Amino acid sequence: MKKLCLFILLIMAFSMGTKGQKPSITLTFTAADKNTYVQLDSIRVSNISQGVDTVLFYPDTVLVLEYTVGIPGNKKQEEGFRVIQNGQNPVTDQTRISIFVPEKDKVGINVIDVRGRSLLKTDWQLDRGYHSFSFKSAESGLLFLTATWRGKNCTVKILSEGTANRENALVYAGFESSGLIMKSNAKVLGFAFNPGDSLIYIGYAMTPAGIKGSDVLEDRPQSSESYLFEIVEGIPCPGIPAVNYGEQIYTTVQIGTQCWLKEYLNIGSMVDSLIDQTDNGIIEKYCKDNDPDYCSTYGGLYQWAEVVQYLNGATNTTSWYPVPNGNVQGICPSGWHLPSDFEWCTLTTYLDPSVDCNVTGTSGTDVGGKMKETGTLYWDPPNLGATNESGFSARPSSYRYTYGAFISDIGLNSYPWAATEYNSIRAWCRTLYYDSAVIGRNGNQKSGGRTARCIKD
Ligand SMILES: [Ca+2]
Repeated sequence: MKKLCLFILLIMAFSMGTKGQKPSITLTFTAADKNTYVQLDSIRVSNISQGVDTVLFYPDTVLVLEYTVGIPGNKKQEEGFRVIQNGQNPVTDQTRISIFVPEKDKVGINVIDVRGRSLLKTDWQLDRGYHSFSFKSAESGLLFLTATWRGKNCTVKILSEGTANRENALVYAGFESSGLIMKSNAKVLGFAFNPGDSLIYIGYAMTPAGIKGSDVLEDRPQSSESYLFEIVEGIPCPGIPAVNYGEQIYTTVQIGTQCWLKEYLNIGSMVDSLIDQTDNGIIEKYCKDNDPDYCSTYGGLYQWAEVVQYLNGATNTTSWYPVPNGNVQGICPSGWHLPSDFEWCTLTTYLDPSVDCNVTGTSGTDVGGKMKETGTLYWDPPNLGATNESGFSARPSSYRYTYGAFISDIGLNSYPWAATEYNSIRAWCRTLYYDSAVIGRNGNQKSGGRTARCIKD
């Protein structure tokens, strides 16, 4: 049977080679939410280089991009049990394996190296259809992955470059119950493409909790690729799925009439927390414990005057003059600005009408829960009430005290600035809490270090 499988692969390769006078690449999409497979509703593929885009609707999750003139090839679906490696060899980190199961039964998967040493052995009970797996290898060299169904074996060769993976792992990544993977042809969709074009993919899916979610990926594919969307609550702003700022990609989220960045800013050069940030034309940030890794995960921390970039003479001890009457861009990207106290009010009352924007201190009932990233990977338990229904996806963010130390437990709260002064030494700030679903609104000391989130002009 091993020979037969190889034979089928050879036939497939041969038929692609002869029919395919037109080179093509195939983009395959699946989605997961915290390692649980979720069904994609649709996928928007935008070609930034050519200014075109197209949408695939489930169960159509594969896009074939031909880049010379030709008629769409008709893909013959084999009926037999088989295994396909979706990625290309050599494999640097992980590769995608698809297994077609003709009828529901147990499938054994065994990975061996060239010496016949077994590296991984698992069993899966699989329904009829295509099943996708992500294989991560800790070994370098030639590996053989064999799947067995009802005594039939199919093997693919994986040439692994060996990676930082500490162990071999096979992770289940998706299922197509129809047993037929629908493919859209770019020519049919009128989608212009050349290899290396800059593509942005937005995957839309409902989370297991029933909240509209999405993920944004970008790539410049030169060859066939498989992509896994990691679905997070929230829908990107129409036409602005992501922003590239300071060589970092920020995704966006539309909440009511407002378009927000979906992450706290991590822009600027890290400075030691014992030093005040200054009006020096350089964006400076603090990272908890002076460790840049914290900034990558949680965002940078900024004194208020730095966050508004000393606009109209503002400092941490004196008021700006005059008070700006438009948007304050501060450290935000061009076309974006720091939310005013009023804009925070618009957001929080939209999510929870019980929020009182005139209150100093806490108000609302579930607004904070709707704004917080779920789970306790970043938040301390219980991360009370977190549904992230808005997609705002707030993480906790530490705090730099005015004298330069940090709150030791980063998982407690989140303190994003507003661009609105409270008085000469204080500015408005919101607080999200690990142990509450309400929101805080306080005039906090400008010289403390807090996070920043940007909103679209
Ligand atoms: Ca500065």
